[in-house]
Amino acid sequence: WSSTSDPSKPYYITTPIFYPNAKPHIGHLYTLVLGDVLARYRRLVEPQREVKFLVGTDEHGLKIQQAAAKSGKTREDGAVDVQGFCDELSEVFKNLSKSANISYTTFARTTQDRHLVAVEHVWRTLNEKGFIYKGEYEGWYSVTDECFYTTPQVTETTDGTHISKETGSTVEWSKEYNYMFRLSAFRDALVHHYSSNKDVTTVFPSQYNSVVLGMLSPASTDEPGLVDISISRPRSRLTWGITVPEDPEHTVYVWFDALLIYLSGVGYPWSGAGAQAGWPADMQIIGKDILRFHAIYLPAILLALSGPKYSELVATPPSKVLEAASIGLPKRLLTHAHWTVSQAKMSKSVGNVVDPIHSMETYGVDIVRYYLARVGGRFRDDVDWSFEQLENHSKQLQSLLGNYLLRVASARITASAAVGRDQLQDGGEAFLHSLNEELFQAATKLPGKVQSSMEALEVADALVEVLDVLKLANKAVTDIAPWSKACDPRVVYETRQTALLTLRVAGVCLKPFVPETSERLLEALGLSEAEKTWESVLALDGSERKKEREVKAVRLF
Ligand code: ME8
Repeated sequence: WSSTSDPSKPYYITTPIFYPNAKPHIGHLYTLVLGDVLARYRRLVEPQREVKFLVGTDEHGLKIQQAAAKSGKTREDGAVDVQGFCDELSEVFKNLSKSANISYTTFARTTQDRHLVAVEHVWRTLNEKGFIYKGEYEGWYSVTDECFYTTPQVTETTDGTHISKETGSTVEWSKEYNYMFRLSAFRDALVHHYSSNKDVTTVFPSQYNSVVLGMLSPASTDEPGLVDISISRPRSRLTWGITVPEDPEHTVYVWFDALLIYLSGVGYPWSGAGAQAGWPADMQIIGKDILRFHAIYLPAILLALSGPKYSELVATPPSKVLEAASIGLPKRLLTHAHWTVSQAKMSKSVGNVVDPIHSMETYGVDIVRYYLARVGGRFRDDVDWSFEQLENHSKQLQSLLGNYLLRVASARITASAAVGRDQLQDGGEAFLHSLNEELFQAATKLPGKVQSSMEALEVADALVEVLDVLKLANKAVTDIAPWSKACDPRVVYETRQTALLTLRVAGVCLKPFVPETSERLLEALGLSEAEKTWESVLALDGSERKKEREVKAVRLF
């Protein structure tokens, strides 16, 4: 999915655009960090290729309208200042991204003009092609989730309120005249898309690919199957949003509007081919809570936008519907589980949140990034946030990396190594100590392993591989004890050299995860820019030790 794709097309990564209805929590930072790890990794392994990375805020809809009203923020004329409310909170999300070193290239907001242009264009096109119709819609609406649920998806609580079975959020019955999108028309094409034989599943981890296929399957008692969706709300119910083109009595449904940010964020409607702008997205990262919208609604909208018109769709085989679409579907959807607090999902609406800014100020940006990627890098199961666990991971990294550098680069070892080096008449090809040889092999193979894990999106595995090599390195230096008087200076030399090589490799491998720490480490090692590249560490695999002997003086911080 990566190496075979066209290197002249920008590699395009997106995170969800978050609702600025309250301050961000650690769950939002987590998704941003995952996006950033993948963006930095891509720049590292494909330095010639442009990487686009979109983040932003989703500012329309009832949820925002209500939050703004509740905040009491008003304009001079006394009306609720929804835009001002969004401006302030959007800025908070932007500052979070900056504080966490998120290397986004676009911070997109749904209240920007260029987005409005894109949404109107898509609406009109879909309307012209017969995918939009007006109908009476009845259903349970959840403001928290900003979506309708059907009766089987809802349950009544003991106090008589109705809640969504899936998310537990309160729903209200509503019956209104809305514009509908012919989502059901795309069922077979989407089933084909998610079940056709590919080396990798479109939705990763594959368990979520199965969830999507389940959503697309015919009606069961709990799931209605794929039905057409309402894509507008009457203006009387929702004013804060994009007006439906040619019908001022209706406001575009917030999800229909929001999903199009991925296109408008890279300049849609394009004058030429979307590929130049970066479309299709190569990697979209989302939480499992918004899988349906990304795996079903967005692809269906794209197929409607650029494939056969509705009257021709019925007669077109599913594979042809996909082939005919000139705007390609996103290539991969990385779906992650949730962070919980005492096993309950962290959520702005519930209020049980961990403050990301405070966490980073207390423990350091890189430690928080590291913890999120290390513990949350398997995506499959929910993980519980724990400051104690964070501290343990922080101590481990500090010990394996920081203390290790201090141990192998001490003045005593450096002096002894210089003596050893002079004694090595033969060039020192053969290792004197087997642990150094073992470490050399492990360190030089590390970039290849990390690359395999990262290409497979096994982010936590990639980190564990780096840690395993660092553990071996620490064990080697403890066992060899190059600081002891009894240690042969030639072994001291060899130990120091191998240790510094290991740190160089680990430093480069850790760049996507802990950018500042890696940079400081690589700087301390006095490496040239060329020696810090992925290409240069990848090429170490299979190299002879002799070629790697020279390590410059270490500048300790
Ligand atoms: O859904 N653990 O915005 P949102 C992990 N605006 N990740 C979490 C999380 C948790 N406890 N809580 C939130 C929206 N997230 C829409 C998106 S996209 C076109 C529109 C992360 O502010 C996770 O990525 O509710 C989740 O999908 C997203 O925040 C939801 O953010």
